[in-house]
Amino acid sequence: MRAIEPFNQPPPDLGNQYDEDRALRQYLARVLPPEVLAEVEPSLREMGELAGGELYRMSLEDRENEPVLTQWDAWGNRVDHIEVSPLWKRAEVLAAQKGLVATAYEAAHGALSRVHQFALVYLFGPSTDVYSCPLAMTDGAARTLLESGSSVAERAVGHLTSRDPARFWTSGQWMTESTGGSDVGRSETVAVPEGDGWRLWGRKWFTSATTSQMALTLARPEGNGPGGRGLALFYVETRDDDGRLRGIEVNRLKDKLGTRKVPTAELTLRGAPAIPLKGLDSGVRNITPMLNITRTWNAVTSVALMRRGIALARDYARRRVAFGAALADKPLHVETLAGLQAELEGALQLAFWAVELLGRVEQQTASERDVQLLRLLTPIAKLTTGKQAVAVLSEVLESFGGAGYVEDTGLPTLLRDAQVLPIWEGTTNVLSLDTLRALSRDHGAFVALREALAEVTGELEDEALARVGRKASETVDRAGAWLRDTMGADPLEVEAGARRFALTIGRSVEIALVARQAQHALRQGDGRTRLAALRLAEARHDFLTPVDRGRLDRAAVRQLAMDEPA
Ligand code: MFK
Repeated sequence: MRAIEPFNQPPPDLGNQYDEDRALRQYLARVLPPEVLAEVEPSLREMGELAGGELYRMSLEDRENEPVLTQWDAWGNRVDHIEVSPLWKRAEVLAAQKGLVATAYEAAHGALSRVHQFALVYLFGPSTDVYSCPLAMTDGAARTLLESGSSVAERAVGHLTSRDPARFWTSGQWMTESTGGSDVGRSETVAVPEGDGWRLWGRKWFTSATTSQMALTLARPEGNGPGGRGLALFYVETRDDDGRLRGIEVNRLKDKLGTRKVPTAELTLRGAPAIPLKGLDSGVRNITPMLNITRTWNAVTSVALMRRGIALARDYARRRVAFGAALADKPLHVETLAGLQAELEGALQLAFWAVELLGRVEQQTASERDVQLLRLLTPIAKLTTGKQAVAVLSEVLESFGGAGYVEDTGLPTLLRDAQVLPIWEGTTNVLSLDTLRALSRDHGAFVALREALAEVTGELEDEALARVGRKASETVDRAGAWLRDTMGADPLEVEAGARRFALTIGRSVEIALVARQAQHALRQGDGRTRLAALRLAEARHDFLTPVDRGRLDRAAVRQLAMDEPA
């Protein structure tokens, strides 16, 4: 018998996810003053090490573990215990210790602490099996509680923003009912006064991360009218001192396409004690601070997942040999990766612009224009980056050939998890309509956007960058003119065009922002971001055709694809 030694392909691997991320580091170097960057960088480097090392390895080992619901104990008691995966347990401790929520509320660097926090989130998220979900809701709950002015905030916010794992709480956000995931105003849960308090009765159909210690939810106080105005915002503590659920039953966990580590459940509320947070009506309006924070997390998570996929694809391209050379030396393969990197850079700039604005608004250092821009850009950033994440992760899987389609490589999870990003926290269409809502309530928001873009593109000295910057501004102007003209003529046509409108703005803003970042990078002698800006422009608006780009500079394309310096 002849010994057969088959070829085994070395798998992709990750290094320090902060040190290796040129786009993130260049962005931070632009927006953070040097002394702030020096202070926060050790925490980012440490998180980058965890994300590329221990947590990544754990996530591969943990691949088949999923949350388990035990409804009854041996003696017939209803317990509804949910056991989460080992990585989720580790993630909870780390999230508290590393201040994944706390950093924003301690605000050691004022408004820029939001940038610091979301840079940590971006590094932590892709290695922790969507533990970002409960953290996003926790952050959203802390903000909503603080804005509510309720005395409950004093009790809960200390837990939500704690760095002590023993004190740290996460929060749920129970909105969805079977009557409507998007049309929340149709919710059927009722709130009934009892003694000094309130009890909730109803069924919540899609409650993410059901292991949280508290939740914010909506219910209709008995006698209230229909719609979102008739709902009220309630605070619920899920368990009593003995760990028993308080008037809550977990019917089952959802069997989902992705986010399979997230214990998403169907709940019945059977008289769950609850405290109204901000009056007894206008619940939809009162929960929107939470929605806007979780939508920002969604945008950053989209970018982070794209980055993870590209990091793995890039490492693989160096290791995988086909047709006589490493994939990293194959012109068409690197051309494809370069296109993905350009998408990532656009999404990163857009999501983090929303983060910067959020920080300024929260710390009350925002101009009126910042406030307008934040309201407009939050849905746009969420919807634009969510769509990009699915497209990019699909291409990432393809770049591994058949290996990308095989479960125990861990790669298919990336695409499955990405698919939730355009869905939860408002689908692309719902957020497109929210973009119109923001503009219809505040006509100045569009002017604010145009002014901000003029400032961004005013920084562009490089001729090609200036050209794409101008095109981006012109495209935004054209979209504005379409909205103005169509609004008067046919509101239904405006509704039908909402997605095209919102994506046009999102994509154009990305191009302008990457062009600005590229201008900064050029000053440091780095041309990679410039090529990313030109590629985005070429891919999206026929701003440039491949012919305009001139002869393909293959060395430059490879630098962008493999993120290598010139
Ligand atoms: C890792 C990533 C993190 C993600 C983790 C998340 C975990 C997943 C958990 C979930 O998925 S929870 C479910 C998420 N569900 C949604 O996001 C609901 C999607 N649907 C919408 O957003 C609808 O647009 C909405 C429910 C808001 C429509 O309801 P209505 O009652 O028809 O809204 P209406 O009447 O237009 O607005 C009510 C008020 O809220 C208005 O103010 P006024 O009362 O003063 O007139 C609006 O201006 C205001 N409003 C609505 N959206 C707003 C907002 N204000 C600020 N920002 C917004 N986004």
